[in-house]
Amino acid sequence: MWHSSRPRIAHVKFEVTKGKKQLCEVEGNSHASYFQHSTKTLTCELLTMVTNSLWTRYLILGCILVSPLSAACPAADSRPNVVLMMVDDFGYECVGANGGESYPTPNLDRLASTGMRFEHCHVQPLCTPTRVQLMTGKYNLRNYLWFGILDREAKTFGHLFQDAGYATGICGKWQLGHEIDAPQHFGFQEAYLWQHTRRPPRYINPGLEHNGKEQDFDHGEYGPTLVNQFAKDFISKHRDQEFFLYYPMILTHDPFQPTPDSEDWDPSIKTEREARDVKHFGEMTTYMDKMVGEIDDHLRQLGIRDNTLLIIIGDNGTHPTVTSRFQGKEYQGGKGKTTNNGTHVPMIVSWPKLITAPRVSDALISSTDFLPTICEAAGIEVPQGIDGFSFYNHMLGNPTGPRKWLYTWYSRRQQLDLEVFEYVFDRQYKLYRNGDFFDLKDDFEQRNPLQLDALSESAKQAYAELLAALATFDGARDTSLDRRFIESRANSGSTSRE
Ligand SMILES: [Ca+2]
Repeated sequence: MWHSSRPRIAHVKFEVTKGKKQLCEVEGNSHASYFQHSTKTLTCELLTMVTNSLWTRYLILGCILVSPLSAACPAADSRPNVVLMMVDDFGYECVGANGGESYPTPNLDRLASTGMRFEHCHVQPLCTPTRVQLMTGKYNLRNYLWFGILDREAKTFGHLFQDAGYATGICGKWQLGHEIDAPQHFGFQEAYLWQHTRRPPRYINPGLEHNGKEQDFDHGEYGPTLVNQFAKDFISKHRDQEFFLYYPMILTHDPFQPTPDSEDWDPSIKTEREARDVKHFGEMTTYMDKMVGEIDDHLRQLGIRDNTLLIIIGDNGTHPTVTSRFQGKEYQGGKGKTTNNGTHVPMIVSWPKLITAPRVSDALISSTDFLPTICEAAGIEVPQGIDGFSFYNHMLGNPTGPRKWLYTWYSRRQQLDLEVFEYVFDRQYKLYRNGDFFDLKDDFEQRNPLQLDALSESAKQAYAELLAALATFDGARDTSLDRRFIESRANSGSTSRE
């Protein structure tokens, strides 16, 4: 039992030498609730309970504490592996565990029923904007340049994990710059990617790049299978050390073509124009689910599943040509739109060591929140200037999530178009920069802005809170980012496609 009065922060420093920790200093009567460390120096910030005389100084050896909060302080030798999988163009409505009724997703459903399923994860409406937010932990307002590009100056979670001594890998879809060294430049030691230096087919007889070196296939190989094999090989190779694998999957984006499990599978297909039919989306979803299941199984077979944090999300809503059955109704994909069917994605977290009982969360989660969360799980210090909020404590049992609202600055920039959608929202209300205010429960498609002079009391309160939140971003866009975009278009004159 704690007898606390005023909390204050004390600092404890550990020097890490060849993997061993040595206590250097302890100040105050302390109880660790939170800590951060890098490879060489580990600093614990201890929330100190200044108490009555019952409490004496704590001598803390390493980070092993016998306390109700000790789970939040992982020792350096038990840092988790992290596998972050992101499905391309895959909305919330496509997963059985969420109430999806159109496609079998047995592996996602199993991971959700044994781990943590989140009901309110929102990302950007389009590929590159979400990837930039996910990798940097910052809103697009801060650092988004244009479609298909990640600013070479950006610091990513790849850098952070690499600097902390993790083996880092990326596989799947890149779309963030054609430089041969781009994945390594952004902190990934090993890379197996599509849409890195060029843009060949992704599915049947694909073209991929292994660490920037082109590989072309023409014997009926299937891109997602090849990438999944790389993922499994990466995991096997690093099974005895900590690793971070970022796996932005190629599936389930169009072109909707047959998979090797489809009845009309055709290994002779050479282009992305052949055999396209939206009917294949369901088969692609189930194949993606199979790939997730193989990763889960592989971790288990290697004996490292328990302390591997496995996260699965989508990068934006489903393609608008796909209509699915969801919770008893028809639900059309909304990719590219700022309505919820464009931004609401599945989110499943599985970490058997620390998430021991299945849970369903109604926390608001942003694509900026994953960087600080996986860093906290790995004991990696989060840099200043990150917009995301860690949901680590929520994941481990704290009933409330870290956010009251979600913020979006979204601009496609696939052509010379500076149109920006900026808004703040919660589970029910959404306020745009232009003043449009919607009740999402009554107006899912956002067709009828509420009359501000006729709001209910609860709507009035929500409006005031969202307006105040939006005001915190007034004038925050660095105008040099837009200038760089305009200059790049003037020089290239080209457009970007997915
Ligand atoms: Ca996408």
